[in-house]
Amino acid sequence: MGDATKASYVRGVIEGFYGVYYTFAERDDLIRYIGSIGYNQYIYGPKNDRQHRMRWREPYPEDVMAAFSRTVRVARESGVSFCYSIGSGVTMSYASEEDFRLILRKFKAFYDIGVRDFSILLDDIASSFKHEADGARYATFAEAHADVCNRLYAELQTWDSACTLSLCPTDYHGKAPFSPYLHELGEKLHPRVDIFYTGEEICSTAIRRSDAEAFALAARRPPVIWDNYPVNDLAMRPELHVGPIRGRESGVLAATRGYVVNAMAECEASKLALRTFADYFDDPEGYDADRSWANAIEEICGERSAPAFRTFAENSLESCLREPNSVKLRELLDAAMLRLRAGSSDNEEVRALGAYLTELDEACYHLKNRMYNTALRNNLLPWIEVLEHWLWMARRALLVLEAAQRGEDFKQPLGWMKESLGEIDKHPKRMTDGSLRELAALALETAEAARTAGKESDER
Ligand code: GDL
Repeated sequence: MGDATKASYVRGVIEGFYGVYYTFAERDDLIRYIGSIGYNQYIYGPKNDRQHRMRWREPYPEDVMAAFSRTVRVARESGVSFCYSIGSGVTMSYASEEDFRLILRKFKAFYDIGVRDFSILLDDIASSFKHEADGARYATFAEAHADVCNRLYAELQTWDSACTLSLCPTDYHGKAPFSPYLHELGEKLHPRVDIFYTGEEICSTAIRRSDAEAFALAARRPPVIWDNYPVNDLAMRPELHVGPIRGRESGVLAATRGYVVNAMAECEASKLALRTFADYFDDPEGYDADRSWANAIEEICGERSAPAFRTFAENSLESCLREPNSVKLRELLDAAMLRLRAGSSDNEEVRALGAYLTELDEACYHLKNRMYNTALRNNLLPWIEVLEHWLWMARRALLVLEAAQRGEDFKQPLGWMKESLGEIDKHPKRMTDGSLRELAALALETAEAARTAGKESDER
């Protein structure tokens, strides 16, 4: 990619998730961070900001605008353009002049504090008109969207020709031939208005150059990729996405106008994936996810805490990227299970599993109590907690198996093991690939067999 292309290519982060969104302090820090690693845009669009979406017609309170003004300054100082987006599709009437003016009023408030990049997010809405007037004025949804955007863009251009507008269409994922909506939108929308595309899926396992090219053909312009990794909202809330980006072909950048990454509600923990995206943007051909991840961990957690974080994170890889999770744990468990099922609990394989459980325990302790990056520590806490339940459950299962084998009483560890299982089942977060349940099942089975055998000998 030449320098000229690079200068206008959007490398962004979007705060575009559902749920609790960032505080201004978190956002300012994140903007400084992404500016320092080569990103050039921050798109503000948290779904649960009421003045952004559900109550988009309302202006922000004065003190909130003052805070935005400080954030816009932080962004400028960091070499990042702050883009304000509005999620007006939830209730707006496309035919209403008043609604059109209200969007402009919202944009103008941001224009006045220095914002020049704007976006309208029409994702996650019903794809039919809600207001009678819309059906009367427009033949299709696409026509309405194109018309509103074209008029917005024209107005923004009268304010300052540097103003940009981008759009998240209602159909923002999929594959060729794409919907009639997208084709019509592509035909009618001003060619300078960029369109977001999340790939074949909403949360895409892979994004290929051919996906972007097919989208470009339908939408009559190369898309801006909206990557839904590492975001972890809605049904993904149990997962913590701290692994590196994978599965994005190197040719995607050349076939797109920009690339924005939807972050997690866990602001500091999002930096891990964002750091690896920055390496991918810098050198898509040479991008090595494992190397990039190792560097990201050292940089964000600090050298001292990197090993503990890595041990933790290797058990937190469940995501749309479909990277295998808990590989080391699985291997150790498989080897130990062979021996345990054969009735032996005192052997090298079982000891190796025990040692790994200790490693997990030490890692959790370190991350909670010794890591300097306390913002990260606070983000990780719920996942550390559930990982601790897993490792204690496994330790207790091993105690049950050892005791049963020696013919000793195992009531106490069995009770504790069941308690841990209960904690795991009711916990809102998920860690590991869940394979340690096999160990619990074997402990329960063994305990049951021992009890039955005991009963039978009592009866005799
Ligand atoms: C979506 C939403 C986004 C959400 C993401 C992941 C787009 C364009 N919209 O569909 O706000 O965070 O899925 O759940 O991706």
